[in-house]
Amino acid sequence: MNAFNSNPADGVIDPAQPRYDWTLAEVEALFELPFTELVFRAAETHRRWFDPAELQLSQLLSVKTGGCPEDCGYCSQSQHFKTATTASKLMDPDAVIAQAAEAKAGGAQRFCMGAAWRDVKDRDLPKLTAMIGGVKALGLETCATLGMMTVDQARALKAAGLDFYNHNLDTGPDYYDKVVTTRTYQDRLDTLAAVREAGMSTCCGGIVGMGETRADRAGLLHQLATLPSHPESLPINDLMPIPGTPLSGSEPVDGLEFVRMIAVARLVCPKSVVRIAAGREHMSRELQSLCFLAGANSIFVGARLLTTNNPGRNSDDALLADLKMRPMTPKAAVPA
Ligand code: SAM
Ligand code: DTB
Ligand code: SF4
Repeated sequence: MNAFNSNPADGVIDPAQPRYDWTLAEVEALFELPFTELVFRAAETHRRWFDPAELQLSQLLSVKTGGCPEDCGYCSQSQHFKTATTASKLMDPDAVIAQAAEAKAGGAQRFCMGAAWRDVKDRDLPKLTAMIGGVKALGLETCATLGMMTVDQARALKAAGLDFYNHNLDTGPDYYDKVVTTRTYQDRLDTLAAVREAGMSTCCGGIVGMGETRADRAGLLHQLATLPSHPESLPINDLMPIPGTPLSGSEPVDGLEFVRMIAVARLVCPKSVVRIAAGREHMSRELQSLCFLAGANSIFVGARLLTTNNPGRNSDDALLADLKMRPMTPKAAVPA
């Protein structure tokens, strides 16, 4: 009998159904599975909710760069570290909308606006709502990542057309204070709660390659899998080492471990769009393909992420063509 056709009355639990009661030990045990078994299970779950030949194509724009008061140890935009990134003011809505139109013309389906802020200030809401409304009107899925936010601010952005808010937990709770000291894990959970309360979808994931252990990576995925609702979008970043930041010298994570992270994310948040976010610049085509097999179904396209490089369209178009994969049809993104 196929476990997916099982009858709950038989006592067989469908492993592809979302669960919110994962224990940390269960998540850690998934990481310990033989690689082939883990990837097979993740691929089965992926097929249950998505077409495995489809990838959502997102594009990023830094709408306000640098000068950030936070001290996230990986980030080029923190004012605590001397990096090559120069600070700039919040862009004008028209300039953002023009870039979004270009991204859409290039095939992007989703547009994410990032600002190097600790939190959203009410005085910036008119510009933010104008740019979000304009991007939404182009027919793009919209996302923003602007730091901490209140429920009222989240409601205002949602009313303007914001579909998703990105706010990452970054790592497991036990490693978090090795990475950031200026805001707490609870601050991040509170912002995610405000976003959910406003009825907006959440985009929440983290980074590997910051010197954390596998237990910390399991800790992050355990947190995500036990939120009141799973993040509809789950980005996994591989650290882009930024010269001048405290974490730039961290030991890189092995590619197979990155695939495990993707596979476990797919298994514990089965209906989420799992994104390979930062780090594809240093991943082989074969490693990215293994990630797609293990359940990743979105990438960021375009030559830039926020402040760092990303593979250009030519190499991504060739990869998709060689894999016979195609952009995700909008209906394939189901609510988690
Ligand atoms: N200031 C906002 C905030 O942190 O909430 C939004 C922008 S921030 C750049 C968005 C996310 O990008 C971070 O939470 C982190 O997970 C990821 N990120 C930033 N710098 C990175 C790097 N060098 N390598 C990998 N991921 C990174
Ligand atoms: C996410 O998790 N990763 C993206 C997006 N969400 C905002 C950002 C990656 C940034 C990589 C470093 C940079 O370009 O500055
Ligand atoms: Fe600021 Fe965001 Fe960078 Fe942290 S990750 S320093 S909050 S821009």
